[in-house]
Amino acid sequence: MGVDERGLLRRCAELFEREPRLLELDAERLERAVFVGDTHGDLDASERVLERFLKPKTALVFLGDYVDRGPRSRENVQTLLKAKLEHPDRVYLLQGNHEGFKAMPFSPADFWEGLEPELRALYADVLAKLPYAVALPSGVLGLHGALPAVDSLQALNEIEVGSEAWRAITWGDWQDVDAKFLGDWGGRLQFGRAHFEEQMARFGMRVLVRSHQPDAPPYLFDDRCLTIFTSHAYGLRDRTVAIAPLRGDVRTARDLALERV
Ligand SMILES: [Mn+2]
Repeated sequence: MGVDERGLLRRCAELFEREPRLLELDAERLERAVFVGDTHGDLDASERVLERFLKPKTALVFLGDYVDRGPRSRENVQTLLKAKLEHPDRVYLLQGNHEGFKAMPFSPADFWEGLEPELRALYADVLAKLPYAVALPSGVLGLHGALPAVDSLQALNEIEVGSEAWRAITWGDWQDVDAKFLGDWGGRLQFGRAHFEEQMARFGMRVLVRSHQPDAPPYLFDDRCLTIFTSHAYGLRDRTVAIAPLRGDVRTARDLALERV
């Protein structure tokens, strides 16, 4: 690709060290946030999103899972890291389970398994530094999977990579049941409505936008939990982004605009 890959990773590592795990976006500076679901090696999806939505007053929030599954993982993650370096105050890259390979390796993992060991370790170190969540003043929270059982939104800043709370964020699924917790299904923690409502109340948030679970119903829990997916890696499903305002109150995820890319 003609890029200094190691240099790119080192500069990104320094940048991510300065970002908190919870990014609280400022309505004085930004008007809207565009949430992007898993891109999973779909470079075309990321390029379209950057071309269409990288604009003044707009935050681009990528919800994790940049690598594996799709054919162009390495170019996809490099493109996103370069965009982050060029526009650090408008591009936000959150951590998905596929970026948490260092703490919780999994298989198949074509991107990770295809790297030589030294470069694999470097990518693993850098991507484990990615933040976990974005919160908007309008009451919208974005993260990869499910909600951690911590006491407050600010407590997300203290969550350690590899911990149970980290696993909820990066590996957590939602099921449309009234229960709180259904167990660990092959490494994926399963949560229900009671956990969703309890944690959203603790966090003072109305709407969750997340990705990770392509077969989940798009709207769950009285339309307060929206699942989007922005990759052709699993076939020709729509690639969707969700657009949220930073000002005003967002009541449900139906208040967010969906667009195809
Ligand atoms: Mn995922």
